[in-house]
Amino acid sequence: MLKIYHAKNTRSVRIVWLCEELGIPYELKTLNFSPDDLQSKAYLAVHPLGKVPSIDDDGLILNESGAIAQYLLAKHGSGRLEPKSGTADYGKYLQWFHFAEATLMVPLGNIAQHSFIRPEDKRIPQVAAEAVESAKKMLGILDKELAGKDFICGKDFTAADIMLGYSLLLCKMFGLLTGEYPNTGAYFARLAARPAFQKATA
Ligand SMILES: N[C@@H](CCC(=O)N[C@@H](CS)C(=O)NCC(=O)O)C(=O)O
Repeated sequence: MLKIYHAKNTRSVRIVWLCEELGIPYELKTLNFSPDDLQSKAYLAVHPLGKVPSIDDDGLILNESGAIAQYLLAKHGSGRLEPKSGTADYGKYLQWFHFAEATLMVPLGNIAQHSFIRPEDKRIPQVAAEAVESAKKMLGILDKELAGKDFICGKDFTAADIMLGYSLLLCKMFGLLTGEYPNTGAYFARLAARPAFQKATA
């Protein structure tokens, strides 16, 4: 059975959420988000950088949340949670799917590193402050895109919403999801109400 290496409130939420939405059976391997677990010899054999998520699908080990999601959609999705491949809608879907990790997670990572992950003497307040500005700019763009829409691709929930939903969970935890972004706030509430999201974040 598919094994998902997971730690609470990390990017592995995306994979658990996707499996729940698609009804893919999985076994959860829950790790503590600490070097004791992530940098253990056993886990470094699964993910050489000691990060989550990883999956082990009958011996196929994959890291990178977006790649894992695309693999699982291709294997189990049967067209669910994605627009038809090759269409303009699919292009937009891919853009937002990857924006979530490749763009929005960059400032969020810097905020986390320079606000609470690094030891205090290694934090650079200027980096954290610039990252907040950068994340706000991105949220402004997302908010415009979401005007009049239920989900990022329109009326249908897709895997791009799962990728974005995790990034927005961090925005919420970091206090960035303010009233300045009403469409994004309502969108995140819609995502967070889904039973699959609740299971993945429990
Ligand atoms: N681009 C990777 C990033 C993976 C990543 O950085 N995961 C974080 C948790 S959200 C992690 O495990 N950090 C532990 C560390 O860097 O030591 C992905 O999307 O899977």
